[in-house]
Amino acid sequence: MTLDAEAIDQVAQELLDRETERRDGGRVTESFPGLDIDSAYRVQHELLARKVAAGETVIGVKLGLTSRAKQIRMGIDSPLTAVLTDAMVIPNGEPLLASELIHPRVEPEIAFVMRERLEGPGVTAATALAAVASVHAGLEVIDSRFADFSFALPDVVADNASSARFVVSPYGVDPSTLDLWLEAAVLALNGEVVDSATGAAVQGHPAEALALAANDLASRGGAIEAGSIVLTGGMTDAVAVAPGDEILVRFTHLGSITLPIGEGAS
Ligand code: OOG
Ligand code: MG
Repeated sequence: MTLDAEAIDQVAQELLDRETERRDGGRVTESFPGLDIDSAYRVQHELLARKVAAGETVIGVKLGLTSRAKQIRMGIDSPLTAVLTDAMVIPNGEPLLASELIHPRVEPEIAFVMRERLEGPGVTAATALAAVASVHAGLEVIDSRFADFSFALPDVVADNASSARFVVSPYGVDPSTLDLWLEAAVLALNGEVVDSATGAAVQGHPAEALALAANDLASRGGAIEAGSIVLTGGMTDAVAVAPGDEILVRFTHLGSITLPIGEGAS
């Protein structure tokens, strides 16, 4: 089963409307049972095309559901790729404005900035890491357009993997100086540790996740461009946040990110 062009447009517009109007809704796999993985990526592509037409710039890619912690929580055991734009960036130290989102959650991620273009198929973790310029602390803010973050794989692919905002630390570290397997992140909410993990949680190694992204994008004619940012996926389960909260994620060698949660204009 698949969806025709008109249905693809309709689903993309519905998900964009939910984002703009800050409301969640039911699964599109229920209203459009023909939404398979292929058509879901076509919806994601259409949704991003509309964001770009509205003035946003694509600045990178992200992986979703690359750790067991995330896969178990979301009930989906298959990773996916999605697209990052400049409108999603929160500069390090600036607050998240919660009223701009529906039901935000945050998750620590290891981020790469690419020196070289990476194009599959056949990319390995070693060739992927050789194309990386620098490694950074990352914190992603996800905000599903589905009620209670309840979705099947085609839903979350269509929804650009719940992408909303992200922070990447400005200080990059040379990948050759790090053992990313052992690079740890500790996540604290209002001063209390809520979770921790190492890079090994992400596809066995964040470079495996990077290779997976390059190979997966290649199957749809895509590539990871030089200079782009890659978020390799939540290392731990995501944590819900509300105005007044403060999130701290601290890594072994990548530094830390503080994210105050503000209200913002509603
Ligand atoms: C889907 C997005 C997954 C990650 O890092 O695993 C993701 C979700 O959990 O809503 O960004
Ligand atoms: Mg994520």
